[in-house]
Amino acid sequence: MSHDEFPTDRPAVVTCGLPYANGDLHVGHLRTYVGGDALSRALETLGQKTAYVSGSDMHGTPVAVNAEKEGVDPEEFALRWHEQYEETFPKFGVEFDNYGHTHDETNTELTREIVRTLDEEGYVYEDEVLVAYDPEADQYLPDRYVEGTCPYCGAKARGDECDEGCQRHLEPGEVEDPRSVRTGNPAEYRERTHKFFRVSEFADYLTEFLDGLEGTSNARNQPRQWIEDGLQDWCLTRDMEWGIDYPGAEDDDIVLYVWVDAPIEYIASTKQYTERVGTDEYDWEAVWKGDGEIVHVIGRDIIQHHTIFWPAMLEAAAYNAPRAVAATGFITIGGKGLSTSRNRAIWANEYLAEGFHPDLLRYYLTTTGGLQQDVDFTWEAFQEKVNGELVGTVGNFWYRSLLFAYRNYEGAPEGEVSEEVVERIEGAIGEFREAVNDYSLRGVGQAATRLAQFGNEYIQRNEPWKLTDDEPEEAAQVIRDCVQIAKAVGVLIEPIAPGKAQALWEQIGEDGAVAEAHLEAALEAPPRNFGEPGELFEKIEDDRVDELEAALEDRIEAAATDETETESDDTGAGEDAAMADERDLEPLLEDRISFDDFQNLDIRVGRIEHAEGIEGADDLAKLEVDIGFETRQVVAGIKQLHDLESLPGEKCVLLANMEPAELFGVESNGMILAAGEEADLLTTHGESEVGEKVR
Ligand code: B3M
Ligand code: ZN
Repeated sequence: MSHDEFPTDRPAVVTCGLPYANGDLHVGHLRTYVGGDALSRALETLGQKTAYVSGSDMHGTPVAVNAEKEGVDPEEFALRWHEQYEETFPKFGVEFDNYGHTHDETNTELTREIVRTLDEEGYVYEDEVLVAYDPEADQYLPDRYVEGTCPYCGAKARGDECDEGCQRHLEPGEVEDPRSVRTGNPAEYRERTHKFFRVSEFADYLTEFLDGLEGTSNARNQPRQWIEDGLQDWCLTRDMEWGIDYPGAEDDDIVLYVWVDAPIEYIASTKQYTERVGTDEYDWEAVWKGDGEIVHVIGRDIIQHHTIFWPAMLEAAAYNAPRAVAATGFITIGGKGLSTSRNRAIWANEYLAEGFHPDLLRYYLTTTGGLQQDVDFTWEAFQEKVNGELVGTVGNFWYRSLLFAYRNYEGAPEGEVSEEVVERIEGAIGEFREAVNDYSLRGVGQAATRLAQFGNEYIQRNEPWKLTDDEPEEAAQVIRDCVQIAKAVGVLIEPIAPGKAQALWEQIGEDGAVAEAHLEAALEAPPRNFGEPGELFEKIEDDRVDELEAALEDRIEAAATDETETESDDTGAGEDAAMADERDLEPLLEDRISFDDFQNLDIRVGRIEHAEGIEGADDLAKLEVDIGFETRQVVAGIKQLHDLESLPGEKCVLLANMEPAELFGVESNGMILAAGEEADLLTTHGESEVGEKVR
């Protein structure tokens, strides 16, 4: 099924993965919440009726474990964080139409109702399952109370997720060599009775659902593999006290798994919004039970929950299916994995305390890479982006054109905008519309900055300052055009930089909120008069950046020497602790190889002729690579990281004298070179021919 382009005449909801209410917010969280906010604002700019909702995730072991460490009641603990999040988001311009939490009445009731429906419809059954148990503490160990080894990839894993390896969801009993997080002792597996949801019955439904799903390619492609491998039913309950009781089993000491009630908060939060504004303004049922447009923005570590469990649950309970799942990449800090326990993070409150405007970070986070790419944060890169694009391009154009307009005409000269400029603005509007429909925030930002760039060129080319005396009409025309461009840039950049766009709006004498302006406003005349404008962006100086980088280094070092903190923590926004070690250069510096050693490597330029997934292997793909004198079959662990269909024709770099090996019964005769966690494929950038040696 294909969807109508945005804007449609149905209401939309944009949701953001719920942050666990268990710790301070940092730049990793902000990427997702700012991303969802910008997307929802951009949809509104298109004229799409949209609500933006989320809430705090209060239940589950991520909250219980941390509350236990502090010795506080999980409810009190989670509420405290919830309140902090509610206060912090607006400071970044992240304005939810509703921000609830999973423990409130709306969500509790709705969760119980949906689970009751699943049960009544025959989608739930009871079964015996092995549950980790700590004999010393005499306690069951659900999810994060247990750690061990992932049975799929061998990485260190938590009870319910392979967070440092293949990112799979793990069912109770799956993690190997379980250890209790409470006592550090080996855990036992004991048999318990739990409730299961028949996800396996939804394989066909989900395959069809994925065919029509929009969003990022990782969210659309990865789940196919999980379905092909065979879906397991999903354990719905846990041996815990903290959580929502299973309806009808209130007396048993089990509660619903946190991942049952968490996504239901998307619906509950939308419902609360309707309760506040009235059905005429926004009807949650039209969205969730009708045919509205549901768009989920999430971190890429929770794709499985949003493309398998959640749509199956929605289908089983007769709710509407999501239209899009947009999964953001992770944030790294100076090339290393963000780690809250190592204090390698940029904290939300720290950023604000530095006095930087939130829009600068919003712009950095949304436009530095594509939505699904990892984004590296360094203060230096931040400075470069701010000084280059916001100060140098957007701010510079706004200020020089408005100041000129103010000084010579006390505002925008009367008259029509010239044809060339109308066309250019229309082009930018088109780019914006296309970007939103592609869920590309970078594209949204670029539509605005490129238009500002054009504005700079336009004013430079026409030199109105030389025309004012002799060709006053021409001068007025140029400035009339420039004020229109300035206004259009404001409309287009609002989703990304709402505070600055509003300031611009006021500078050009517009009333009301630019956030309420639709795309057409970009071509509507601004008011005739306005006052003296000020500069909206300020350059970040080099010594400021040096200080910030040094302070960050010190902080990371201090945390590294504090050996007491060893836990791998959760952020709800994806952190790659493992990556940090992988990128350390020190060990490499000692053991050097000789030039002869290097000469022993026969590395060739190749061209991928064919790529297909290997059945039964999660990550592996079989490639045919042309290396000039022959075509090699190689196996590479890139299946989930690349859109295989788009690879044929791509140049690559192949280690050709690698010993042949057999993987999943498929012979691999060479090794394709790729960088990092995302298996970024190495290639060449010049004219080198296929078969050429790399030296
Ligand atoms: N609370 C955080 C995470 O795993 C989790 C998201 C729930 S979204 C319904 O990223
Ligand atoms: Zn794994």
